[in-house]
Amino acid sequence: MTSSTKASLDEQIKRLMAHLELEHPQLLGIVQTFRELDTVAYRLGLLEPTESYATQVSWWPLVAVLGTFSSGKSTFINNVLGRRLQTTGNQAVDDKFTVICYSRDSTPRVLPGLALDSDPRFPLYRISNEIEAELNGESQRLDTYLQLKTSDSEQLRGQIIIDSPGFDADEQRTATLRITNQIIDISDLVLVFFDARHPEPGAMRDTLEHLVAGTLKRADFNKFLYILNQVDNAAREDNPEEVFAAWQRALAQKGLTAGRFYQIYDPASAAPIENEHLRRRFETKREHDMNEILGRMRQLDVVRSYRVTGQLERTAEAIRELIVPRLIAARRAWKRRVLWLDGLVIGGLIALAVVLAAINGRLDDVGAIDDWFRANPLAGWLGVAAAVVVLWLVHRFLRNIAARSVQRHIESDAALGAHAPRVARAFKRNARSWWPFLAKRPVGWTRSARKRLDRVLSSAHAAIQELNDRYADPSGRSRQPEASHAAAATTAAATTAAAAAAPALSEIDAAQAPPAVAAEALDADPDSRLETDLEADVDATVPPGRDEHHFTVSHGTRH
Ligand SMILES: Nc1nc2c(ncn2[C@@H]2O[C@H](COP(=O)(O)OP(=O)(O)OP(=O)(O)O)[C@@H](O)[C@H]2O)c(=O)[nH]1
Ligand SMILES: [Mg+2]
Repeated sequence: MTSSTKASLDEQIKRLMAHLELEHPQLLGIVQTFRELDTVAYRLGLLEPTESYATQVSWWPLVAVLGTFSSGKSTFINNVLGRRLQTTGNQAVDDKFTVICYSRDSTPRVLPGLALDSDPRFPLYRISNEIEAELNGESQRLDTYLQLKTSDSEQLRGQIIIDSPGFDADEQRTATLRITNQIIDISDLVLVFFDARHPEPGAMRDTLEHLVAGTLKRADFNKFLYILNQVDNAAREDNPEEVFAAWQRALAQKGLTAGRFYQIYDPASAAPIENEHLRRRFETKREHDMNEILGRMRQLDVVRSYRVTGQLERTAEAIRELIVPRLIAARRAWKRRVLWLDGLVIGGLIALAVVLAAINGRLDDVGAIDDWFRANPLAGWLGVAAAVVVLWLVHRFLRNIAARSVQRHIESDAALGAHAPRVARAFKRNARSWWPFLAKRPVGWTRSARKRLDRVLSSAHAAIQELNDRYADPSGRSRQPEASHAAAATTAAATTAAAAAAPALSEIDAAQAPPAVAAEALDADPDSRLETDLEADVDATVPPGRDEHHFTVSHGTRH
């Protein structure tokens, strides 16, 4: 992700910090530490001066709301925000993705997709590059696919919500599918909406294929919540439970038998439910499931802090533990190759000269060179200088050949993962620069760079410690955070170290925490009417065709 100039990078960082100051000032220090890390990376040649690790982080927790046409995605978002921000209606309303983010300004603003594409504060930053790679020229029409809206809803502070067009893969052009995939990849939570008016597979074929079957094997599968919306319509059915059961069967046919299933509706849009008992059941269930969904959304702020800090720590560790050792090894391999090539080529040239002299019977004339040298010292020394220059040029040429082969090795080194192109670039700088050929250390790996990296790592550790103290509080000394936050962070903290190997896991574990906490909190409360629901819910996986679900049973999350 190269910004065009150093000045524009500085401008982006400034805007990032200004927005963070408003939204989550605790993370400002992390931006500065990222910039320290950048300095180390510039010296090593891992980053260009126009790049920054800070702009490669997704700074905002992202909630994606995807699903079938008219399933109530926009209505749900309006409810969450407490604002009529998104247009809703029974025809297909949204034809583009809307990225909704917080602004203090009480007048909501709509900005074109290009605003999103050029601003690192937003999650779809530089998406046009991705789309361009996929479709020639399509990125010119980015505004057809994306827009940005701002809202002053407090619920938005600390997160970004993306509303999407109804999902229908057949209808969707490649770019829309591509954006959907990218949104899924970068989201911290994905709400997949279905319409209880059409819970059968035919009506939601593409959604099932892409947003259900396509998600099962993902490492971050736990970030998907499956929501059957508009269930108030089921109240009119003779057998309301059958609506939910039909939906679950459709999901199960795609392989989704365990997961997080919710059933909700928008009371304002719902037709009144006459039967008192039925109404209460619907309301209780809705309230419970809404609370779980909203609880998951609230958790993201904590998860985000761990994710960003974890990424800083992982990048710094990767430089120290992986990249620098790899550069040292690459230099060693390169030097070995060059010396071999030097020996072979220069030795070969000398041998060739000797053989030619022998063939021409001039081998005995070698002694005469000495006499000639004494007689013509100036020409002699010029000849020596010319020979040295030629040998040096041959050596440079061989250095370049050896460097290219080492560079190719680095580029295909799976152990380096996503770092490979940068390491290859840093190595290139080693091979090109005037840094002593025989030196062991890579270019830029100076004592001050090492010290700086140590500082970055200790700042990252301290930041994680601070998060633990704030949210996890293992010693139980401070009691400020809410129970759910605390528990989420405990799990997140415990998994942050492990996240170095599998980053998605920390999110999964952290994300798993809230429902468990909610359940424990409820278990502890003898008056809780939901207690039995949750107990019944422990393993609510549905084999296809089995109708053992009751409308009052939560299909939540304790696995
Ligand atoms: N009965 C009932 N109607 C609802 C509910 N939620 C939304 N609606 C109505 O369903 C229609 C579609 O809602 P939207 O929020 O526009 O749906 P959407 O998923 O954003 O639709 P697209 O953007 O077109 O894909 C609107 O007329 C809403 O008023 C609900 O829970 N119950
Ligand atoms: Mg909509």
